[in-house]
Amino acid sequence: MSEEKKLPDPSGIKEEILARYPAKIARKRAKSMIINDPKLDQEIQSNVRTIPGIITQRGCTYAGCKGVVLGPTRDIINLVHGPIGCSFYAWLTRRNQTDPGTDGENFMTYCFSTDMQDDNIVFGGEKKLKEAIQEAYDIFKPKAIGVFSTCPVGLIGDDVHAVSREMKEKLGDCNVFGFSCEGYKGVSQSAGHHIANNQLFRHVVGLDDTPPEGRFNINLLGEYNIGGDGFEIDRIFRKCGINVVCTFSGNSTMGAFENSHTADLNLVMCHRSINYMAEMMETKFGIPWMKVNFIGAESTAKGLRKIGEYFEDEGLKAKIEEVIAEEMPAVSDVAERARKKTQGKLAMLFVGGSRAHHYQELFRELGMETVSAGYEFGHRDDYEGRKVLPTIKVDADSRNIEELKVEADPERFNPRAEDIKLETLQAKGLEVSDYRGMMPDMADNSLIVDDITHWETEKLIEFYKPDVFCAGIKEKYVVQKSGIPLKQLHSYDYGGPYAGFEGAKNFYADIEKILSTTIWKKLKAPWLDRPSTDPCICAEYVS
Ligand code: CFM
Repeated sequence: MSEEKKLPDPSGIKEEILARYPAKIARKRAKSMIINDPKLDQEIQSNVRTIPGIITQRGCTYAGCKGVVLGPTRDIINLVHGPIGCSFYAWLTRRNQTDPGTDGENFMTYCFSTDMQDDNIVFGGEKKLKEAIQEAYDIFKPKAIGVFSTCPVGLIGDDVHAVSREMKEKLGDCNVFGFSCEGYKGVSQSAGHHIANNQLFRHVVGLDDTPPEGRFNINLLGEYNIGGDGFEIDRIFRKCGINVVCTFSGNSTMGAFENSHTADLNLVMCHRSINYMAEMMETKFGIPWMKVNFIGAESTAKGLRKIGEYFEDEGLKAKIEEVIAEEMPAVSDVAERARKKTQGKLAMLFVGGSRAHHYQELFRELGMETVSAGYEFGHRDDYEGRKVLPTIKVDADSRNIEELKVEADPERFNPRAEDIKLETLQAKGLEVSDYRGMMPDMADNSLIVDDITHWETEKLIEFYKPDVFCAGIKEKYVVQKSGIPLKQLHSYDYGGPYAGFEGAKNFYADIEKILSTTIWKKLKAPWLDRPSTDPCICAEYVS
């Protein structure tokens, strides 16, 4: 964002939007719509219940636990205890890729469910769950089975943890553990992330003490290999001589989780979904964590340099510079060509809990401005930075999610970076155990909206007339019908990878293409020419 160019003042449109809500709703929504001033500490209301009746972008707690955090790991059987619809919904709907090449085990393409029926709801489903675990084990002999609770499981009181314990004992060589991740458990999928982190930490991390073979051993946390992002990041790490012990959880395995406490540094990509794991590993095993963003070529280079600084190794630093110098020219070529179309164009981003921030980097590299952005389910720390953590109010909904009590492991706690070293790194401007959030990086007068509603989306599109709107499949066609191209930032519209250097090139080229077509502007809704009371319109356009 160029300093001299100020964005339009959205206070008028904010008032107009709020004026249509009942007074109580308007008061609530006003706190989630902030006109940004990066110089100020502004509070944004987030991670609170969605207002019933508005059209939200959010998903459920089960989606965050089963689909997001555990879903991308190939050698665990993720068994859903619930009606078949919940399993079908989560079956291959997220583009997390995997490479089963070396070990061959990949259960990700299967859909495992207990297929609860009415009589299980009335008489209980534990027996059926035990049978399902046994059946899955007999057929596949997996290393691990995760059991995921759906809403009815919590309502009828089936104890997935007791069943899992019993079956783990019975099977002997299979790690069986459950998740109380009923869809309604939290206000969004964010609660599911936390539950998933807790159970992975409790049941898996630390089971294998084998020392890693690399010299610079890291874990990559919060990278789910959507569209092959993780493959590209791994390629860059390999080139630099950095050894990834474990990725949480893209293209990952149970063995990698079990061994992950042996790494010397945790890199956090998606802060929202995995910060719990970073904190717990730091407390128990002494592994420091740093926030990185491998979305955007410049921020990829920055992330790599942070690793070099952390390990304080001249050889590694030189290798990293060599890799950056090798990769960057091709990236700049594509960016330069794309900028002919993209320079000065406007973007709006409403996605998840981290990409609405991360992808602003790529747009910046294209010379584009982000006029408005928001998360579906981010918390205040994702917007305002972790400095606000002590001031976040714990409400009944967040209290509902277990906080693990974690202490230093008496034998295995190993402080990788002494306090003094962390201070040196911080003095160099490296964020250690910290995340500054999205708001400080956004322009003055940009509008930040948490859990944006459908009505707000439509009005803001009218106001900003962005050149591209980034969201997901639920928003895609509505936005495109209003004449604005929509780029999906969850699934990448079947494109990608967008991470790292290769990913940046792909993204530049895709946005260039999107901005090169005028097709969306040519669309005209039939009711704009004819009165909406005309009964023929429905008949014509439905048939
Ligand atoms: Fe993290 Fe994600 Fe995201 Fe997320 Fe997601 Fe996703 Fe996302 Mo969709 S873990 S918060 S729960 S970066 S599935 S890979 S794209 S909403 S912005």
